[in-house]
Amino acid sequence: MTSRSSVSHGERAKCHPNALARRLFAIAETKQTNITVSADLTTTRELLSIAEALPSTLPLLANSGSFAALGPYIAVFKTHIDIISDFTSDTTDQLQRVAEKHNFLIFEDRKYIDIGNTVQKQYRGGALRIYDWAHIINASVLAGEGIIDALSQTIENGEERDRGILILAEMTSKGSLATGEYTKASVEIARKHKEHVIGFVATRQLSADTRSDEAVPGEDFLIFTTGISISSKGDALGQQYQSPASAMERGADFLIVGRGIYSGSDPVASAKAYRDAGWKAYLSRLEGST
Ligand code: 5BU
Repeated sequence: MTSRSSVSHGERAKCHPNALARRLFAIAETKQTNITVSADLTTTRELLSIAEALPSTLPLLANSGSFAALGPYIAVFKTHIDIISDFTSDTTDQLQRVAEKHNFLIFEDRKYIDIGNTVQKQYRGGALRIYDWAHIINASVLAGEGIIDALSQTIENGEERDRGILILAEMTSKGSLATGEYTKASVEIARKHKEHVIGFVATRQLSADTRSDEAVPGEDFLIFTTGISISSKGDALGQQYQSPASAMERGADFLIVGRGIYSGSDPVASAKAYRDAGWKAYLSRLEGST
């Protein structure tokens, strides 16, 4: 199996072979949330404000009348750090402090997709220094297995112990080509790199997506599902949504929600609504499997 959807987060927190995955399941269990907020905001202030309210101008939360922010309701905070217009290393230093305080992980949705030599430089260096602050990154295997070798090597040789990779096995955009053989290859490559590949970005459980179709005992890949909305079916640019309940039924472990949370007038209320819907669906999945 590639996702152990009938096993509780608490159990997986105890048994998972990867330390970062254990930490994430423990966070989910403690905070009773499987929500990853996709904080696709474009300034440092907005990014930090949505993670944790800042004392002065809060444009994004101004209408909510609330100074609470999302930190307490999420397990993971997903960034696209290259869309931040005023990025400095202070942006991510501060984000790391908020992550420690509110006990969530940071996932940089960088979607690495190049030869190994290039992705190592993109991951470790440059202006963004993603390795230094992001617990989780993701990569496409379109370019072959070398990309995962390269990113694993960076993690292996680095000083941080809590770093993990998700393979982009599927995408939610209309007409996505990340299907079929590509998705199968994603699973097979993940199996060869279990040390640092903790799971997939996918819209469903991938246990049947292998060429050999063999269940591997003890295997426990995490499924992160994007394209989640309670109220919308899609956007004008090809995004396609499913509900929290549908994603959980299909085998998601963590639900990634962007505009459903941050674009309304009260992001905190929305985050709570997604957390409640996601957690309820998770509990019914567990009950259904007993
Ligand atoms: P939304 O506002 O909930 O639609 O944002 C979804 C986020 O997830 C956004 O950051 C995308 O870049 C990201 N995403 C996605 O939507 N679909 C995918 O297949 C992958 C990532 Br991979």
